[in-house]
Amino acid sequence: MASTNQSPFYIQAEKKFLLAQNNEEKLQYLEEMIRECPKHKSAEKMLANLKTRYIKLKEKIERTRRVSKGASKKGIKKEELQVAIVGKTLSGKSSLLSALTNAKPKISDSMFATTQSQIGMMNFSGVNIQMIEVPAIESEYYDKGLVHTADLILILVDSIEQINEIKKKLGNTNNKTLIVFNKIDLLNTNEKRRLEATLKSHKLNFVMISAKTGENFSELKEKIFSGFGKLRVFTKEPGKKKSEKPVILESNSTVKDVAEKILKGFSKNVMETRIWGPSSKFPGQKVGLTHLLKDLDVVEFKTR
Ligand SMILES: Nc1nc2c(ncn2[C@@H]2O[C@H](COP(=O)(O)OP(=O)(O)OP(=O)(O)O)[C@@H](O)[C@H]2O)c(=O)[nH]1
Ligand SMILES: [Mg+2]
Repeated sequence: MASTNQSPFYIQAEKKFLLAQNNEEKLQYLEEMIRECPKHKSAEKMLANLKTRYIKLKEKIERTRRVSKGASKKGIKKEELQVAIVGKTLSGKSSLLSALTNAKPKISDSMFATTQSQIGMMNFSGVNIQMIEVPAIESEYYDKGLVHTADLILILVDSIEQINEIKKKLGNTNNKTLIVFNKIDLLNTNEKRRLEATLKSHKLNFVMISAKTGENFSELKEKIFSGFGKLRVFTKEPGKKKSEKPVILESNSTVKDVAEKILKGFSKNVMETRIWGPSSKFPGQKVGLTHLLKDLDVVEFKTR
């Protein structure tokens, strides 16, 4: 570019371009450079080059804009097991997310503190469960799309009335749900007993917790996992210990499904399968590929 005689204005613009902090600024100075670029014949190539750079940069900026806009909506990478925490403001969504996962959302006693979905990871017996706090259901930031793709919706409430209110707002969904009644540290033994009786009488799948004290968290985690309706199956090779992390499978899975998943399509290489755990008649029972599995089974494959 130096070969063409440039005006001081052009040189100035180019300097600013080179010092620009971000793409938006670069674009602005590139535009200035185009304006200041000499329009005579010998500079034609250079002008064309500047214009190409301008268009490319503009496209790049628009691309990243689209991506980051999407990220706040549905750009959250969905893990195998995903839970959405849904509830009214101040029900304790951030408190729960923060107590169960590595996330550090803002916990506050002023309303609508969470305006963007917050993500955390919870490990439960070797299974990673992605948990998402969705902004309060009655707020403009509530993200319906995110909720409807979750494997399980935690309906977090601190009063009985909120249950139907939230269910109504959720509308008809195919999602599995679990009612989580929070703040039971504020109730005495009698009040807890009455609350439990009421929830039972409505035949709800529920758990009563305190996000503050951690009361009943182990029951909560169990219910979250069973809420997915999935199986954890450990695998092993003959003479070795079982895998540390289980394979996650749909509830009606067979030995063949595990084999396909871990052998990546090479289940035909399985010569013999033995099974330990809930679905076996006795430890080490030999089974065929159509054998139906149960949660926490251990499957051993002898392959060729
Ligand atoms: N006593 C008690 N207070 C709780 C419990 N969980 C949350 N809180 C309190 O309730 C208030 C709201 O908690 P958050 O976790 O910020 O509620 P949120 O649902 O995330 O609220 P928004 O994001 O603003 O919609 C805070 O003052 C918390 O300390 C609980 O189990 N027991
Ligand atoms: Mg919050």
